[in-house]
Amino acid sequence: MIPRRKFLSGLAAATAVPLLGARPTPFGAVPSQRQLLWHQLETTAFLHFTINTFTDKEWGYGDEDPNLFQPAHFDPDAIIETLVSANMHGVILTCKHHDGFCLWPTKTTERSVKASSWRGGQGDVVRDISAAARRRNMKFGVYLSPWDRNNAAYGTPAYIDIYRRQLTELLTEYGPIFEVWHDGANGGDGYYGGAREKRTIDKRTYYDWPNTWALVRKLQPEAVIFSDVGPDIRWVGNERGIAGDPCWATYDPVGADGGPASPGDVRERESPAGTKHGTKWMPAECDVSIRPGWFWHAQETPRVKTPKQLSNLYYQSVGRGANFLLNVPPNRDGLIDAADAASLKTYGEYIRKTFEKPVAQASVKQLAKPEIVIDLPPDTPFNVIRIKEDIRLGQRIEAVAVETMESGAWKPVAAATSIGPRRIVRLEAPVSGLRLRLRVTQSAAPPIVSEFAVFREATL
Ligand code: FUL
Repeated sequence: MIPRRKFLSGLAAATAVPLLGARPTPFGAVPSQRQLLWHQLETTAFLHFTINTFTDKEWGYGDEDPNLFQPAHFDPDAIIETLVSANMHGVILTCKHHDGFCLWPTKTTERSVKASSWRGGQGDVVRDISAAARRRNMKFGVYLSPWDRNNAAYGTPAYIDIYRRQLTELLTEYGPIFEVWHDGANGGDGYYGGAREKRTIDKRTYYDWPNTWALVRKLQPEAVIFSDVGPDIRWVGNERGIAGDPCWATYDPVGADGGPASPGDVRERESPAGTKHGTKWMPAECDVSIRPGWFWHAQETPRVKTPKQLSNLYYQSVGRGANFLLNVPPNRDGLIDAADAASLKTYGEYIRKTFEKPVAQASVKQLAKPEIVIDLPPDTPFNVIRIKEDIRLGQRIEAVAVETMESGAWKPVAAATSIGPRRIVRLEAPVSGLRLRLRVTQSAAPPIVSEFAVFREATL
């Protein structure tokens, strides 16, 4: 029988893990500084808001009257407060969706907030949301649709210049930007300055992405760039908010036909899992809407995702090492609907309560070894396990097993493959024991665990 060790009452058990000496060399692809900061955000918000909000459409054709944009009670601080309640640490606004309406007074087109009588044509949603976010220490990012169904020049080289000028305005006039989001939905029918026709572009060459991304790097070197194929952050390959299991932070995307990949042209069935030991650090972002559609529609209010559904998505995205990008679309008043806000608040409280204090944790200072044993406090069952690798040295671990010991024998509790920035495993039922053990059963280089902790899930 193994004796129980003494615990300080009220404190989680923390067992120091021995250091292994010299710092090991990195293995494979490693994250850049901007990617490391992005990993820390875990959950961010998407705001889909434009003329579609007022026309009940998901994709505006590009011929809608800009004066339809009338969010009479628009309150950016109230929107941001709701996002804060759900533990979101960044917000990405659809500054321009496919219909071409710009939420800021751009110099590149007449089709913007300037052309609406809202606030006498002086409104600027980008300014207001970015400022409100900054006031609450939340990072701000931009979505600028490459496809523009309004612009007469779409399909010609002149439009690429317009797109870059729009990006330049967004990246120079609204403070620090943490993420630039490039959508892969490209080309098709539209208004195009009155032509009303179908315009097809070559996804691989038309946008000349390398030069646009160089512009982003020049103007906002700290910003991560998102697309189906990175270069910094990859689309997870579905719009359900669910990462693969495994979900590797490395990825070598290939095009749908097996050739080079580009935004809108990727073998998306490979995106959820990524590439084990791939050559590029390109973690997955899981985008999904709290409602069936990306934009607000009155009839969808009864179908707002419940706190339970949101928490399941958290485990399926953040819990697999990806980030969770949850869309919360403002309504026609320019506010987050009460139903969405209530669900977000309850979900946020659940996450905070679950993770605020571990039942037990290993205090890993620098290096771990393939096995970590920690003592468990008596009679304190847990049902959530969180493991992190020190990703600054690459994604090294390939498989782990977690076991508990009650009376002399180790009993399996959970197993997982990819770890990377984090892996959270929720057990079917709470377990307890005297000791808890993490064994790295397979790794490509000596494993470096930066966290091993267990929690008791809050009630929901
Ligand atoms: C898609 C778009 O077509 C949707 O409208 C939405 O913006 C989603 C996030 O990306 O490709």
